[in-house]
Amino acid sequence: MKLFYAPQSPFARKVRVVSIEIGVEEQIELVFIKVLPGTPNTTFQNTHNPLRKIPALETSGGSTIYDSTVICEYLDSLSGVTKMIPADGPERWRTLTNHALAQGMCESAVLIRYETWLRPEPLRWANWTNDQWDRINTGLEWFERNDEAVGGQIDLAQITLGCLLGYMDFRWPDNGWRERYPNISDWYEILMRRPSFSRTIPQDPSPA
Ligand SMILES: N[C@@H](CCC(=O)N[C@@H](CS)C(=O)NCC(=O)O)C(=O)O
Repeated sequence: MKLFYAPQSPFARKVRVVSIEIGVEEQIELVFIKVLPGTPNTTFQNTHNPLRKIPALETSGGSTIYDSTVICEYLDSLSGVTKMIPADGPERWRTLTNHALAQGMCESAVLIRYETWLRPEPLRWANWTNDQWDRINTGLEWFERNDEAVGGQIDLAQITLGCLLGYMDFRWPDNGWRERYPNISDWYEILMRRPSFSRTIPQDPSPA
């Protein structure tokens, strides 16, 4: 399988973490790809993902799967025993809902990055950026209050929250979320000891 990815992407990291957690990492070849709003990568768009977003997974059968959540579900299904999302019961809906929150927070973070780095300065809209930050902070407050959501058996929701926090440290190292959210901070410190997280810390792609 080939994973089209970039080493700074929280969504691609989510897939890599899952692949390590469930033991299929060695079946996946990482293929770096540059995608950016406003600079269409038409080859990738035509061959793999019409939305030209990463991650995208080319399966060994040659078909392509996106987005990150669908890829994670696909990988999780390969073993026959799903580990990342409970198969049924209230835990399933809790995990999927917590995941939707963490995923939405990742989407806000990446949009803030595009708005504050890519968009020409005269066109930037501070209210919109603040609104995205507000969603992230309100989400973090929710996870801080609901400590059963951060702890216990690792799942797709926790992995996605971990990828958000890693992305925040990477892009906004002075954000100070650890001081504001001590429960999340303690949990994240333990999470970062897992090889799946310590081996996938976001970095800028090599210029080569
Ligand atoms: N919902 C998608 C989001 C993927 C996404 O936004 N990826 C970013 C990189 S972190 C991207 O491909 N951006 C290129 C673009 O928006 O043109 C997923 O979960 O895979």
